[in-house]
Amino acid sequence: NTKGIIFDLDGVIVDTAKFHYLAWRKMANDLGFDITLEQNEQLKGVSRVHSLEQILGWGNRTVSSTEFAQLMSSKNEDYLSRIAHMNDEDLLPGVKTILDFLTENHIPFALGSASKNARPILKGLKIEKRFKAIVDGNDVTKAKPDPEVFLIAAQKLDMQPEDCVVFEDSVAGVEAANRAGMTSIGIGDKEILKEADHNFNDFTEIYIDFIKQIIKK
Ligand code: G16
Ligand code: MG
Repeated sequence: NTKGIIFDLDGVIVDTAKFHYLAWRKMANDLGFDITLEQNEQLKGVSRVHSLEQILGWGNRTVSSTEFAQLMSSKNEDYLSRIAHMNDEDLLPGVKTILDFLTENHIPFALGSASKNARPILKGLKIEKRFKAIVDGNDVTKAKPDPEVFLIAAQKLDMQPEDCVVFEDSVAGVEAANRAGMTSIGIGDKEILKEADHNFNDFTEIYIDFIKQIIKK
């Protein structure tokens, strides 16, 4: 028996995180202010609505609900145009090796993403069918750091939360995994993801032996 694995999408499987940043930054610039890389860390893993609320707060802006909806949709269009040509070469380094290992060894894995664009992105990367379950921003009522997205993924994997391991690049996502009672693995800056149970800069640092160990029940 093995544990179940849950992958975050943006910033873990594929580097869409930088395109979210570019699109939000352009929107902020159009409104007359800027967002820093440090502020962007706080947006990772955060839903579209909460990201916009946060950004408008930083810029001291209040907008009508109509304008709010317009800003969300134009940011999303900009973001989608930036990722339009994504294909299987855009998997982050080391990800393919791990997905291949899990697939070959029949270890089930799921997606747990805040993004409403998750399915088309996985399709573009040609890995959609390899996930036993895909839980994304369309399936949840509470955004990360709430554990809901990961708890639904565990259910769909037929696993108890404590038997799940989550790969995350965001502070909000690591907190969500911890609150779900799962093992959290931070991918990225260890200083930022200090609440994670294990830390790696990226997947090329993770050896199959580590995966074998972590999935043992
Ligand atoms: C991702 C990103 C966030 C983004 C959110 C919503 O989550 O990290 O920056 O705001 O999804 O994305 P969308 O606007 O595509 O619905 P994750 O959980 O995959 O890292
Ligand atoms: Mg992420």
